[in-house]
Amino acid sequence: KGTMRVFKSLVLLFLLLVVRGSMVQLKNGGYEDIVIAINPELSENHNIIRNIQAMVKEASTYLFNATKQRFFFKAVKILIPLHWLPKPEYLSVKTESYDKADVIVANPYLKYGDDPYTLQYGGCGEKGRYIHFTPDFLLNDNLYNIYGSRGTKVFVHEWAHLRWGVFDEYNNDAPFYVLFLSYLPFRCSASVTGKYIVQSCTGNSCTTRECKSDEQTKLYEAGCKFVPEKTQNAPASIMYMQSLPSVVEFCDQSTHNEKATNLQNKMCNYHSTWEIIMNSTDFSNTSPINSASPPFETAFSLLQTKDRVVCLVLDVSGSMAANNRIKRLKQAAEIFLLQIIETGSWVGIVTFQSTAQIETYLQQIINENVRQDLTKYLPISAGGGTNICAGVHKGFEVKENIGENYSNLYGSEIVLLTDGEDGGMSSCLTEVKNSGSIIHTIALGPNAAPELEQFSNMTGGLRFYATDTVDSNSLIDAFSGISSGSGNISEQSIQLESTAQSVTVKQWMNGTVTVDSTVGNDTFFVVTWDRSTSPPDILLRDPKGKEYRTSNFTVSDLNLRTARLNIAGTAEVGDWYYWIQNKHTESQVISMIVTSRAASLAVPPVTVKALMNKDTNNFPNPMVIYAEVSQGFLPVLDATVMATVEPQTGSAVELQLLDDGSGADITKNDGVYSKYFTSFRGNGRYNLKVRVQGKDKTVRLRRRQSRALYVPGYIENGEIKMNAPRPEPSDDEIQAKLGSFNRVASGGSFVMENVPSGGITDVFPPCKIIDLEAQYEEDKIHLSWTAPGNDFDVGQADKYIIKMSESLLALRNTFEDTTSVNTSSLVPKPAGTKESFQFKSENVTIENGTIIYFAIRAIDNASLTSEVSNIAQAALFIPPKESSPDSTPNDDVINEGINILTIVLIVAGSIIAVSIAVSMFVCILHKKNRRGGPELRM
Ligand SMILES: [Ca+2]
Ligand SMILES: [Ca+2]
Repeated sequence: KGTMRVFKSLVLLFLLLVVRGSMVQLKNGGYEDIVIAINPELSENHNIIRNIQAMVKEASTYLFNATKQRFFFKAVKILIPLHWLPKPEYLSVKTESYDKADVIVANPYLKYGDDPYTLQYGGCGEKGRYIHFTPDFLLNDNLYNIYGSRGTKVFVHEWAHLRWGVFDEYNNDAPFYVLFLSYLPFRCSASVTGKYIVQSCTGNSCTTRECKSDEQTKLYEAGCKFVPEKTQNAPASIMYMQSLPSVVEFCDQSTHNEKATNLQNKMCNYHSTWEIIMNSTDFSNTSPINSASPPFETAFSLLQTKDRVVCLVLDVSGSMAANNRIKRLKQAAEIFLLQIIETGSWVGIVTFQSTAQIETYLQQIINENVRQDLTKYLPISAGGGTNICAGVHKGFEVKENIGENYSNLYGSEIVLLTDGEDGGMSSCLTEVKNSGSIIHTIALGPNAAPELEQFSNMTGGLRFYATDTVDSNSLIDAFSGISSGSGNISEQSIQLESTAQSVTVKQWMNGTVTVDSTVGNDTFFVVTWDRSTSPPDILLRDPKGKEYRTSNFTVSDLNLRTARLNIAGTAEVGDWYYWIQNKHTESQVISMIVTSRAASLAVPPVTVKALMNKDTNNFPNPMVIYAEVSQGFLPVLDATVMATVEPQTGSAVELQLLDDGSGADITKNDGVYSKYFTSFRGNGRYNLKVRVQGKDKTVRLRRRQSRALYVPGYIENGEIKMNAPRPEPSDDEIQAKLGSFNRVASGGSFVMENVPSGGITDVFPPCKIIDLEAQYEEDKIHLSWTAPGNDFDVGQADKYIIKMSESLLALRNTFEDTTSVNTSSLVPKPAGTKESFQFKSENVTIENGTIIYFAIRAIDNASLTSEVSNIAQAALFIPPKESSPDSTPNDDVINEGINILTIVLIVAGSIIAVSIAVSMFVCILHKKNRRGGPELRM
């Protein structure tokens, strides 16, 4: 018990230091261990390193002042690709990797794409995934005029997205809306001065002039842009126009404009960025530093990536004989050795029970023979106790044979698999922490040590959980998920299929696997079965009709339950059909696993990253499951994404992840598919697997959100100086045909705590509605939104409460006290369905300039209420009398309350006036975004 307590406190200490993926630490206001990784695709260029250093140094002082002497950048690690020439000052990487980096430097996928951005999945206050800078952004000083100084402006803007989960305070999609309503500045702060400019170009010659506005509507003409004065006094805000020299602050409560239609307001409940930063744990864990400048200059270390070194440390204790575990381990580890691990890597194998043994020292994978040889060392028998630390120690020794380059363990990886408990685990925790080695853990079966994942948490390793349910393929998926974190996507194995089912005697398992044009090299079709010692009947037909039969598959003498086919050359693109018949005398589980690698270096393959918002979750907080589907940095849209969550006990739960900008999915059409998960089956581990299917879908270019603002130009000494217009990709570049594809990815595991035993009463409210929109349709108000569910975004809510007010903050702060809209006729639809509701506003007197705000909450059948939705707004505007056309009626008509509206639709960039020239009401609606822009709806 004593050791357990020590263990737990050690674990707690380490946990505090570890942030999901990122290893950044905050000590006395200084951020340390920030990792900036250079993509291995980039050729050697030392200016990249130099400019990163200059950027962060500058940013440190700027951040320090912007956060009122609270935060600065203390220590940064720059990861240098393996192929750059070694230098004496380069140190070895330890547990850092490209995949876990906070900042990546990589080419944009399309030629126009130097906008720096931060990939954000989560809600307000949640950390982002990474910041992406292009080499051009870091090397081309001409971009200063567009984004502002890299260090003092852009890096801090992006850091705020990444670290504190704040959002942009500008909105490229609704500029005209805000231009029009002069009393409704979209800027934070509204004190930024400038002019509305329109630019027209013929060939290379451009002219600029101030915008004209329509006589009647007071709307600015199409193409109008806000161009700021270069010299001015506005100090805020970094999340709006970071490039302005005067900008040195985040917006705070006093400068924030909650009425602006931007993502910060929508996501952060109309609070300012500084309020969100003040709410962060970073803020509560620090205090201001009494100094005019950061107490330390930023220190940099340059770390160079090495060849991959992996040691399998495999449990062969007595319990591994149960549930066919040792045989399944053989099948799964063989897939890792023959198909997954990248050529050029070094691999060793260790087994452990009460003691540990080196089965083979490291061997470099230079050809197929080495792979085959390694499989001979996989264990086939089990017996004895469990001593995990003994296994880890031996794993550390296994690299002794490869000499000086590996004089330490830095950057090496251990794949640690165990199915048992071990009271002595804490004895090697500190050693593991200090080793510089990354430990990936695979917990097998229900009794694997509960503390196992601490090894991966401390070292930034992956964590998997495999059940004993054979037809979930979870052990195979775990081994398939351990690919290199180097960022070298073209070398990595990609899982196209992993499916299994119990097949009765003489029955068939049939299916289709699509090989798409982005993959096809080094393609393997693997069939496994769990009982007979001879293979089932296999027929596989490629898209051209070529057939492969059981005799074409290889079955190793050492593993009589796997048949493997390696397709020579590049596999045919299209649908591959298979038919497998169980010839055994009893039913058995048969599975099909297909892996492949990129078809060419030039085209990035479609990849899937499955992840969760937390590694460990406390009931009743919901989990959020994400799948990022992309080709290079391009989001892949319109795919069918199914997640399977398999608990320790009970049956697996399947759910569809959506990219529809509702519920858990904060951004529509960004290739990040999301869903809440609340179907908890008890405490303990849960395993996540995601299947993605595309059917003749297209991949579409979209700019990422959370990027630094592209300034159209400046006014300097009264003179308008425009920047080159933002390069816009052509339609061909926007729409890229991708064809059909299949992907499967393991999302690792998470642990649930405090789930009540026995039946669970409903504790989950409907999720917050984040896509409420309001429109006027003649004399009616039309609201639309996506239905939430009974439990977050699953099931069906019971009823809605809709409120309206002329005060946005009243809706946010005192929702219950605002004017109710009669919703007695409104019955919620199932989660994910589009809702539409029209009503006549009878309780509001419409006057010139009236803005009406709407918000909604959903209630489930257990009377649990969702949070207040985003706040939708509709503005009414009556043009001043002098600009009214003579023929139209005057004030009297308004006073009589004639309710026919002149409707002006603003379809980003163009103004369509639908004139019903009776009244002088103008109702401004902001409609669908233009193509290419992020779909933002306020
Ligand atoms: Ca999304
Ligand atoms: Ca509920």
